Amino acid sequence: MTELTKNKSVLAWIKDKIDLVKPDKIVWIDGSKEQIEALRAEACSTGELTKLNEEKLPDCYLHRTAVNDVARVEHRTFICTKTKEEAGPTNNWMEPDEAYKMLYDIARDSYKGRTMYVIPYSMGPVGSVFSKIGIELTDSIYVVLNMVIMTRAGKAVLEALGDSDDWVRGLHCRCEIDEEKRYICQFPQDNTIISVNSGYGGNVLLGKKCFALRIASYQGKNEGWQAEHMLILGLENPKGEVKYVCAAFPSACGKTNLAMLIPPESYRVKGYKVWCVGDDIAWIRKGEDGRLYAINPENGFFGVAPGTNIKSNPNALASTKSGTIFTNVALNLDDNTVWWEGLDKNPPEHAIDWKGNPWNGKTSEEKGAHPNSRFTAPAKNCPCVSDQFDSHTGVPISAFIFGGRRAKLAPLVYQSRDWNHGVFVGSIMASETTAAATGAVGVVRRDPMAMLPFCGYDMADYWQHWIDIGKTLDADKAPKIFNVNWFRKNDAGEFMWPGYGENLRVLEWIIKRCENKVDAEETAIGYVPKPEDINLEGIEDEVSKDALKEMLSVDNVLWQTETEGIEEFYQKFGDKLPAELRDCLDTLENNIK
Ligand code: GTP
Ligand code: SPV
Ligand code: MN
Repeated sequence: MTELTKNKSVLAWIKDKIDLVKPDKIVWIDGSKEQIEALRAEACSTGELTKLNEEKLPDCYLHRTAVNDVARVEHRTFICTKTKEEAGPTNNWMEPDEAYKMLYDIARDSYKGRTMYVIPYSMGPVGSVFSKIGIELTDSIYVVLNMVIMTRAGKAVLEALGDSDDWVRGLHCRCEIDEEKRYICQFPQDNTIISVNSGYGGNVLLGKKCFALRIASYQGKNEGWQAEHMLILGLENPKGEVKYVCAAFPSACGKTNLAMLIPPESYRVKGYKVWCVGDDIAWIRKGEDGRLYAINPENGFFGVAPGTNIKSNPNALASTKSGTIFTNVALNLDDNTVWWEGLDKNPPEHAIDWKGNPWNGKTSEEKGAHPNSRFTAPAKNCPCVSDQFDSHTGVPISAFIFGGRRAKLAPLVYQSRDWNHGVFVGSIMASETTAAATGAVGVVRRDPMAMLPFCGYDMADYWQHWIDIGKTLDADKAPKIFNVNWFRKNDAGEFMWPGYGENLRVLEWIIKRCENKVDAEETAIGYVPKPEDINLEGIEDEVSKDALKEMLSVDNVLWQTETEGIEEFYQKFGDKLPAELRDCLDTLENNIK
């Protein structure tokens, strides 16, 4: 083994884990092309990866996970703080010593006959004040190759770390992929993550949800910054001015799609453009000028494949054309490419489905790709990647946008009255569940700030942290806070809003509100656009004026029921609930009477 660092805390921790899991061999990931090539070849030789058509999809690979291991497992995800109170009522909690013991018993000797890969990685550009370093140990080449796309990984990270012990420890053991022994445990007070018995995405790419949200949200609370489940995009107007917004939607609710949207034709010809800074996670800090700045800590996209097509998200599709790993999609045997539901109307007849069985897309009732199948694509592939992508200082944020899937209730867009009311709007978010996590799909559940599965401490303290950040911001510098809902349905059960690129029309209203350029209607829940202020030019056939009016309407009776749900949810937090949020709920209850 060639160690790539002399850092004592790193070497001691790794030694300890070697003694625990007993690998045959240890390989440090230096990030070089040669090493990546060799690992790809090795994974292909064992069947862990399938190499795809080199002409059509250069450097692209397919991987299938175990059938029981296709999404995040929220019920097996734990926050292991010293006390249960610190984890709060919305997290699963385990006492740290007990958790370590249980996990070490599972992990013990589990690398026997296998290789330990040591992945040094940086969340954020190496050396930026925003950035944080982690080391993940894994026995999966698939994890290594994904981490190399999703983070800045390799030797340079260890040089930046020097002899500091400020880094996040991550141990991943595939073990037997036994659902009953699958655990994803975060120890925020020890900067440690342990994940066992999974080989899938958010469970095992430890830089992503485990570190960049669960651990980082806790670090952010203690260090005065924020880690959020948010995309970051820049909207450029015809004058060439770019305004940045962050948006938090729950898993599989449209972040990647919004982050890369292509403006409708009528906007494109005028010169509007959208630049993608990030599609899933934002780390946010106050800059010297008193405004909030955001970076994307990731270096790639782990995006939902189904539904991605040349019309819905051409930029995401383009991002997957080289250097991409596809997980749990269908393999087209005719030309050794990939296919998923919603890619096009021409499913392959000779294919292998995500479970590894022969599949005929023309005749089969079964799905070719799993609903939560994913692509892991380098951000640099994205045609609309922002020139600020690698910025060490981040981009200034004009607006925060919350949103979710609500068939009824939430209007297309509304604005909060002020910062604290905006925190309230985020805290009362609810959304229909999706395939991104195991469990029932389509059930409305409360998902504050899209952080329910990702907050590394008590959600009430997290809300307080939002309120405290607001106190440090001058009113003219604080981002304005909005809520959107692309998923409103009519009585026939059809989406009322065309969505995707057309969402720019809503972003335009949001930016105008930030610039004080447009009026609004004050309602019980906040400011709603006047129907004439949402531009429908070019989609008049799809969205009638009446439909738009309905999408912008606030139904006080429905909101009455909603406040009861919020009351019930808030009760969980007892007297930890910030008084500011209690006041906002009282106001809402009065307003809708
Ligand atoms: P995670 O990666 O799980 O955090 O998901 P995400 O928030 O990035 O979601 P993504 O953009 O991948 O969208 C998930 C699914 O939502 C897509 O496959 C689309 O079917 C659907 N979707 C996205 N945007 C829209 C929209 O504007 N309208 C409608 N109706 N559906 C959308
Ligand atoms: C999500 O579920 O929010 C994702 C995918 O972005 S995962 O990496 O599995 O968390
Ligand atoms: Mn996500």
